[in-house]
Amino acid sequence: TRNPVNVTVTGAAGQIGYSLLFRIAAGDLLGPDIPVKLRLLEIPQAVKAAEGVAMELDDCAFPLLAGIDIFDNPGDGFAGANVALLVGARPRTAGMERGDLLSANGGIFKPQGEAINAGAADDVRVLVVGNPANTNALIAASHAPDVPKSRFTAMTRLDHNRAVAQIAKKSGAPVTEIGNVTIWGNHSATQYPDLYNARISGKNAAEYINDQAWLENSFIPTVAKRGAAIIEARGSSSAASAASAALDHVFTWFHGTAEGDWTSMGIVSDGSYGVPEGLVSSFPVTTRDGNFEIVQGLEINEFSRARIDASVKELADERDAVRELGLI
Ligand code: NAX
Repeated sequence: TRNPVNVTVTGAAGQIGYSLLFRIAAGDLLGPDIPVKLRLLEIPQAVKAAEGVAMELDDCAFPLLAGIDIFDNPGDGFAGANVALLVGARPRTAGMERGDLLSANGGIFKPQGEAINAGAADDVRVLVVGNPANTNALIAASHAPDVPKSRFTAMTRLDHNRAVAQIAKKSGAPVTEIGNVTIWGNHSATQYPDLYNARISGKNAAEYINDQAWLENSFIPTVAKRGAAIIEARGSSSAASAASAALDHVFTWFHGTAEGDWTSMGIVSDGSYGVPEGLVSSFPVTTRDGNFEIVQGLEINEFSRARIDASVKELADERDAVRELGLI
């Protein structure tokens, strides 16, 4: 049998962690034939709660779960990590300024980037889920100079999956018939879900649906503000769906996108589509064996251009803010 893959999960005692860890242990992250060793990273105050989650993981007797270790410092937590899921972050609380939020998260993602640089496995792949995910990924990557930038990604797969679900609902087609969806930009309310390049059963989705009012007034805001709608309805933020998207992101990264299709990932821009080099922005990507490539040559109409530019401007502002704070 294969050697276990070391998977580090931060924020392991949180609500996403509670959905994510059990499915990782069940084989949903890497596949049904790959054993995993979990390395749970928490802050000291939450270690006891993480121990409780580890007890439950034990009690599932998952055949693929080769071990669980719990850590309260990034140096140990990321040692030997092949896959790192950075879920724990400092949430925005009432009265908090944006600068406070960015600097609190800088205090988390800077040392985590340094620890990944110092001790993660040579093949490490990093997914940042904790918000503001794109800029947290930028901070972590900039403190890991020996790790290729292409190993740091931010999660927009939940937004992508939300867009797929909305397109399926509107068109009546099953989700399996929806392809080539793209989330552009920031994982925030400015994100741009692109219907013009999407397909329904191989046909252009915007033409198939042919309803500009729905696109502008329903589709885009529903996808972009779904997180707030979940909080409003459930009383807490998306957890199981976020965990599911994180699994999809990593599984697709390793196992590849289907022929002719692509997915959405927040990645360090190479300047494609006018997104300034170095920003962590969401793009359409094809994946294979733990690598990805930006899909080139898509048509960006005027409407899309304005939306992408607005979200990218927000990313540039966040980058400038963390630069001023000395975090990158
Ligand atoms: P919770 O508050 O339930 O859990 C967060 C956990 O992280 C806590 O147990 C906390 O102790 C831990 N933590 C804090 N600082 C840490 C550090 N320095 N090292 C290790 N652990 C640390 O939040 P949860 O609902 O699980 O959400 C986690 C993050 O995901 C939040 O930042 C949230 O905003 C973000 N989300 C991102 C999404 C995306 O699509 N990119 C969607 C879902 C979610 O909103």
